[in-house]
Amino acid sequence: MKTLILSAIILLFGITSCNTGTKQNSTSSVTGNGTEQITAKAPSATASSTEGIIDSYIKLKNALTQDDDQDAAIAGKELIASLDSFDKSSLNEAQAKEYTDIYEDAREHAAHIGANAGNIKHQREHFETLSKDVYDLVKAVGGTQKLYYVNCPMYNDNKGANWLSEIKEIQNPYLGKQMPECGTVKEELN
Ligand SMILES: [Cu+2]
Repeated sequence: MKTLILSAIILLFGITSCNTGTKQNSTSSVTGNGTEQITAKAPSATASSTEGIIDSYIKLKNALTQDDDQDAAIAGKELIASLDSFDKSSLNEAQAKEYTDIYEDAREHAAHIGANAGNIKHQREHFETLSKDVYDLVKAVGGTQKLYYVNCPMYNDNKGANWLSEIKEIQNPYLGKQMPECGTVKEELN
């Protein structure tokens, strides 16, 4: 019986493979060359626009286009700070409700991306749903710059995936340098 319980526990830990754990709250990380770097710099004040969130998201997207898991992790942590510092007080009731719905989910995905330097495949899995969250946020609350909603039909065994881009030119964050130009603009957001 004891061994049964023990193996059940081991199995449970095995299933919890998404690694965020204690690492997600760390504000610094050691980079490849051994230098200490401040990664999650919290914006100094609360923000009433989505600009900070979009900036962090774009930084993350651009890191993934370059297959750069380290910069993606840094941007993921920065996105958490941007989400946390967003000030909901200027939103109307419907927007505030939408923001609350998006916030928890987006924060979770950003945390997994931040904690998974070294596993860009997993970062991209989280980036897919995160992109939907940021899209919904821009739709509900509004953005501060022109954005393009782009579809890659090939990602995830041709299931496809979307992302937001600040440029019209296609630079694919899912396939990276392997296939940078795969994708079509589906929608322009102002
Ligand atoms: Cu994960």
